[in-house]
Amino acid sequence: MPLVRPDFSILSEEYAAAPHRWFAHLRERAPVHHEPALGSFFLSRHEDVRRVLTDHEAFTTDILEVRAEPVMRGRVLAQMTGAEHTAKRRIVVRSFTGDALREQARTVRAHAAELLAPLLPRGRFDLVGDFGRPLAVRVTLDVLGLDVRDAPPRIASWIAGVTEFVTGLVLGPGRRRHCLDCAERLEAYLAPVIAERRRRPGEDLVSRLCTAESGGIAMSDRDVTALVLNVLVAATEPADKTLALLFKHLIDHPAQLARVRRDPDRLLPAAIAETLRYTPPVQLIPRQAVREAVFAGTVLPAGSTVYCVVGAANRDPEVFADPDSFDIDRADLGTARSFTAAAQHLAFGAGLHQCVGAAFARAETETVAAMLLPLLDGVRFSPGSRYREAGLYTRGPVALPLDFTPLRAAS
Ligand code: 2IO
Repeated sequence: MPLVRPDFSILSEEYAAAPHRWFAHLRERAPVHHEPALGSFFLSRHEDVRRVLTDHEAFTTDILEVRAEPVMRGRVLAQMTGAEHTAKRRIVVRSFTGDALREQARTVRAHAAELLAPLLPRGRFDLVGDFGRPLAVRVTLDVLGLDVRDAPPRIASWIAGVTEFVTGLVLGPGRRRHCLDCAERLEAYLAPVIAERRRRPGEDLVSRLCTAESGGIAMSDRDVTALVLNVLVAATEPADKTLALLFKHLIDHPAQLARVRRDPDRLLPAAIAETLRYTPPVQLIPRQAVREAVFAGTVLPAGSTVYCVVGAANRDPEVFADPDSFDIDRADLGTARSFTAAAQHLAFGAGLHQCVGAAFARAETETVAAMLLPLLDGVRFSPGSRYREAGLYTRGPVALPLDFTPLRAAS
């Protein structure tokens, strides 16, 4: 652990290079870390993060009004509470579980096979740029019922612009303008699609959102737009990161990789859950303190913006034994509950607003990884490539060039 540094900043280059090297420092020496340039506080202990996320009355999501609403073009689920939240959340949960989820897994498999076919004979590809990122965009569009082939060619860059707004901690006026511009283009693309689905609904998610009703509450056009934008961001940004981090950790731990390849049904879910604990792709979750609160003896002033440092909470030794090691067998994680409200790790948040896409994320990652493992014989990091991660809010490998035994005929 680096020495105590009174001038330590989450916005420093040192932190950006390797956040996990500062997690113990944050938990032990600065459990309520103040970041003057952001006017915000950072909480890093598991107990404190869980408290903030589960006490949604004292720590609200009002901050999303400025952090998300301008690019979401309306209020997202995470901003709602009470009866409205219950009704609309139920609609979304229904769209990502049961038969809908089984159908989505088939969609994932089809797109993955299509993207893999030209890559497998090469014996080398970048798991992020050549596969994970385009896959995440295609799958998300398809699940929403947006035509993958007819979608505007720049749609992926518009999604990236909207994502940059939500995940950028410091955004200059030029970038801000660019992000808002991307949001406007996405909204303009979606408006006629939504109108059409209202007239002729199908089985897709946009249609479901347009027609669904729960407890007498239905979705307005603005609700549908915001939710679709929300899904476009939330189902793409963390997806390629989770997949690449899973493979990075497994290749770093060959004995665990060998066991996962032998028994993927049982061990792949465990490896994915441990990846989410060890390196959560969403590293920060913002909240706003309604009133003054005390954490670890330090006062958090009323009205403060607080960021939960999920990565640090997930490595809290109070909750996880030997927290800095990647171990798919750890008893303190519990694979089955890792994708539910009872999860011990906080990668999906916790409480009222816990990720509605957790089951989908699991199915997507599991489906793709189960396909990849038997195909990538002798998989290793491409020689000469330097591993690099980027991001403070969301974080993952910039690229993951892999070498493997080329497949002659891709099935
Ligand atoms: C998109 C940040 C990638 C969410 C947000 C406005 C709401 C919410 C999250 C995650 C992941 C994204 N926040 N998903 O942190 O829907």
